[in-house]
Amino acid sequence: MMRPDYAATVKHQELLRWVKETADFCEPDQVYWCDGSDTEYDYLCQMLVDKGTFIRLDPEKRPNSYACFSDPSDVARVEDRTFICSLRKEDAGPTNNWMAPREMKNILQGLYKGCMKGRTMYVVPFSMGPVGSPLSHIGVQLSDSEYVAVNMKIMTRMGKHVLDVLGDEGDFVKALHSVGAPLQPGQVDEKWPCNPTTKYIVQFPEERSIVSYGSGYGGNALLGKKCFALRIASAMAREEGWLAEHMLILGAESPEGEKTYIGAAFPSACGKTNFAMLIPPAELEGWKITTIGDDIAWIKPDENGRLYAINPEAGYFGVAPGTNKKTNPNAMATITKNTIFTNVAITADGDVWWEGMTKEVPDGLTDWHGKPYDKFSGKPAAHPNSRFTAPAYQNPCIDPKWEDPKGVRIRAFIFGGRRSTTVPLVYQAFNWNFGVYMASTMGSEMTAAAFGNIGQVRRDPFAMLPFCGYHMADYFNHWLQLGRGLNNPPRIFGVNWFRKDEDGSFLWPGFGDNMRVLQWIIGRVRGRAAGVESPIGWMPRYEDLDWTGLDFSKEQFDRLMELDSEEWKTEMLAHEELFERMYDKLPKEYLFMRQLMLSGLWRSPGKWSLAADEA
Ligand code: TSX
Ligand code: MN
Repeated sequence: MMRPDYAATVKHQELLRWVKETADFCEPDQVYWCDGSDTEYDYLCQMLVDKGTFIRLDPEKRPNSYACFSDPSDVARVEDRTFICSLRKEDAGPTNNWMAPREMKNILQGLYKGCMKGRTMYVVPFSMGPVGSPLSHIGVQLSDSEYVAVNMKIMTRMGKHVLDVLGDEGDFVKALHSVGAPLQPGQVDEKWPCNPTTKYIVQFPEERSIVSYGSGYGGNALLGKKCFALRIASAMAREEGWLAEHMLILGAESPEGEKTYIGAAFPSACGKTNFAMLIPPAELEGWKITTIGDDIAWIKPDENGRLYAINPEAGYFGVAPGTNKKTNPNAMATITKNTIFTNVAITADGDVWWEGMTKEVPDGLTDWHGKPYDKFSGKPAAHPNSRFTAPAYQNPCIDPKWEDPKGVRIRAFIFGGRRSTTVPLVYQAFNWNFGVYMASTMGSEMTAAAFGNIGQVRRDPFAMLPFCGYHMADYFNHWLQLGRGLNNPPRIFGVNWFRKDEDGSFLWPGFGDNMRVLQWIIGRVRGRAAGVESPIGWMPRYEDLDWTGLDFSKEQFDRLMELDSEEWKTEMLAHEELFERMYDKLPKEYLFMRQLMLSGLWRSPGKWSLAADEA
């Protein structure tokens, strides 16, 4: 194929200077400017097949799709190697790793000198958000990984057309990436090149730049996603008065055709992508959910103080295990073609498989280590963090406005976690400030041993703890400050699909039936649905939800909604523990809100129940 060489037509002097400087320093064999075409995508994928990195899947079963296995040392984001290098330590805050920019640049220079030897440096121009939208921002990633180039083609709007929008002197985020594995002349490359011992994921918020070294995986390497669209963008958003959030955006259409857009934040392992693509039960006739995005939202007030949101991404980098035709039929349809699978298992007939895809484990699997799978080994065939990279436009329930440059009007925010006790199915915060408090204190029980003890609650404010590019308490203040300027602000809700009974069974069927909760939320936003005041917010009674087609008793519902004062006092003490870490910058409102909620719990000792009203 003809290499696209449009470098000579690029007029952006700062971009050209940076590309040349980086190439001179990293010493790649060649520099390749990606044009973003399908021909280029096919060419790079073929190159990855030739190297042994990609395995082409059966073209009948999975057209134009590939699978690959990463190095076992390179399977997830590396939070302990992630740094916010602001000039002042107090701007990064107590929940981020920090190093002085100069000190960090010194380290990175040592690592980066000649680090692309024997490789090609790809220049990857990309837009986060629809090209040309006033809410979008441009980045350019320099990377020595073909895997990165092809994944960026799916996950972002990538290619030459982005540079046309950038013009001669537009602003862009500089994103430098290397797998950190230079090749000596004649040295045979690894199938998954990376640096098994040295990894750095570094954000410089003041200069709006990113440097990533040593990893080829997901959020470590696809720098448009967590590094740019969350860490750098959150810092930009604070300066400029908008929000960069770890949120899905969904549209809900009523039988009358009324459309409501909602942003929702959940920590990992809560089924965010499933919720973004939810299919309502057939009995709730005429209700439909559409997807704007499944992971990140950029949200900005318009001149009338209303919030409009875009999805900065163009694809889904979703967790594969647990995804199946029942939990998420739309995701299964999205990944039928043009998809890259990383660390899933491969079937004997050239298709993919993972735990939870089917009940039966197929015979003859190749596991994510590339070895024949022994189904009695007790180990999973697919890595628990294995992923699909698929274009958003293939989602059958993609929202017609998903590329609208104006964005969509957000009417409600939902915050949720995985809590087996204490937190009811749904409640509405008394107002914006209480909602911000609720989101700041949200927590989720851990399902994997990677982050601590299974079952222990891990606080993850706004699901942003690993993704906020500045001091978390400054972030809380930014939310409060933004709220002061809003006109009819979005209502804020807490949800918990994961409450359990004494026997450890889930009390709520979840999945499609979450539509019933959404119906109530929409009713509240539109001023239709009734609710009652509880110590923690407004709650629906049994009769406030639509139970058509679900056999769910009032007793079950009241159990699901019960508040135990003792549990909640313990909960509020845990909030204090979180806040204590951010003492110096914590909003003054938080003290008062905490006291006010405690006083409400004092008023109702024992169990607060919706049923008690009728006695
Ligand atoms: O994604 C989930 N959602 C949101 C869906 C729109 N999951 C999967 C989480 C793992 C990533 C859920 N799991 C949800 C949920 O609402 N709820 C549950 C808990 C649950 C699990 C299994 C059942 C019911 C609830 N099974 C049966 O009832 C048969
Ligand atoms: Mn995410």
